[in-house]
Amino acid sequence: MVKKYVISVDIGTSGCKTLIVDENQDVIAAETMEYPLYTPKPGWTEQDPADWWDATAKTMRAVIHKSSVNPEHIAGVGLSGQMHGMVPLDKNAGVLRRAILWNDQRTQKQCREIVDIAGGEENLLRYTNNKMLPGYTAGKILWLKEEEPEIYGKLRTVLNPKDYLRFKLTGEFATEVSDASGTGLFDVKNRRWCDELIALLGIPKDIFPRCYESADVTGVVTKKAAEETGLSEGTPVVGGGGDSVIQTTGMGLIKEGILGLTLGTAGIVAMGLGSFKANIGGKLQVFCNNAPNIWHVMGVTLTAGGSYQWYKNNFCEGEKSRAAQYKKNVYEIMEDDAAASEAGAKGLLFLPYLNGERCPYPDATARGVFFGLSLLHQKRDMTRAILEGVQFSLRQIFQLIEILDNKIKISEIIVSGGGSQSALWRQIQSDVFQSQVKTLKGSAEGGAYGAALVAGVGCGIWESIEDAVNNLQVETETQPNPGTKETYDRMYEIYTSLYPALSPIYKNLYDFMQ
Ligand code: XUL
Repeated sequence: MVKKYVISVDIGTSGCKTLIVDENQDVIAAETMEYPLYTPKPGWTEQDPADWWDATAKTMRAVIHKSSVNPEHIAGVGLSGQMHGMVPLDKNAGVLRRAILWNDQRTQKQCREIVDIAGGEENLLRYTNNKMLPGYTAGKILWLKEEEPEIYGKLRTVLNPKDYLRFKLTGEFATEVSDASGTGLFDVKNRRWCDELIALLGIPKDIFPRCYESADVTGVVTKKAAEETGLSEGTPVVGGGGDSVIQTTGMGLIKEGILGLTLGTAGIVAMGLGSFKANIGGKLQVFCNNAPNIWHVMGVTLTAGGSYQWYKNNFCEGEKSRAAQYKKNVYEIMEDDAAASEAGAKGLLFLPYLNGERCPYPDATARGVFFGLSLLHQKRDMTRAILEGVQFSLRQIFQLIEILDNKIKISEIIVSGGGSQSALWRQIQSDVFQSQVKTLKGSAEGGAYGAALVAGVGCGIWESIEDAVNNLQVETETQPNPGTKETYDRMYEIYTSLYPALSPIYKNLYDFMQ
């Protein structure tokens, strides 16, 4: 029997990752390539879609070469990508300007206009089940209309980043429900474009691509794309997903009760929902999941691993020299120190709002804090307080998920991302949540791995997404230490009382710094 493979691409903000995965769900070749990020003004972020395509074609060639897989045996292509970005195309499908990205902040004014036109926050939630975050695609389209009217006049199609790759691969304009959910113009409840809101905003409906379910085949690789990528002409290209959704599919998060914690620069708390749930107050993001009839809820704390990295970069010269001396990684040295402190860091707390916050508090003015410092504290306690503070932020997001439906109980916690590589951080996660935590094989590869699984479903290797994630293999298991429960519960309570007290003071500082 001929072996079957899938190839998948994740088009991220710092670079692109491409994988070949076999029918046992093993990654048999991986390749990454970076590309530039442009910041023409403070708070603006842009990338050139031509760089994405170049990196995709080159890394596809590289993994095919490395793995020696015959391209004829690649059953399908999976796509994952940074969400919310806007790629504007003209009538000949030419790129009109650089893409505006998910973390661009230029659209505050347009977001306010959208909320007004929708008839207020509550009404907007009725249309899309989500708040209008400045990163979402909708504000970018209105910004283009107001600020670059000549370009807007030529606009015929708007695509999200991964869907531009689909166009280059297949010649088709298409998207799927998870990425479309992050445009701010999608009726997440009914899994279709929100025609009413699009019309109210005066945006022509036909600039949006046809929307599929994530595992549907949306087209096949053209002759030209085959020449550029090394793929076989006619290989099916499956819908795929927005990165923060599809990476959770790679963690098996398609059922209520399985909680996912991802510790990258940002920290993401996510869960699959068995039915649509109203996002009351709009503090969370509720999107369509990659599995049909399943929804995805998540909350993003912006500076999770990012806080720890900032601390390492600015305050850990001694640890860096010790790491060089003992031929260890600097994080290992920092963790040995943090382990020598104790649960609760001797009464020291850290608020990880170094770059403002999105969830649990949507507040651009919030800032980081060490609270409770005394003469007793040593540096190791500060290191540990950062690890614990990030976990408290994740626990607060989980509490918001619980409020969506009080029947939700955690049965399992799956952790992924760079932070899940640390045994100490996994132990702190397990202790703060007082639950067993697991890491899974493959999920460290992020969105690209989820995209490979979804592609495998679309081209018939696995029957369904449920079937694909049933086979995910556990890599590590960490048990909670019940002896830490009281300390962490008490410290968490104090932690949650800090932001409400500081919120007006944050505003003062922010205004002063403007
Ligand atoms: C999700 C989000 C990010 C981007 C970039 O809402 O803003 O995860 O998808 O990776």
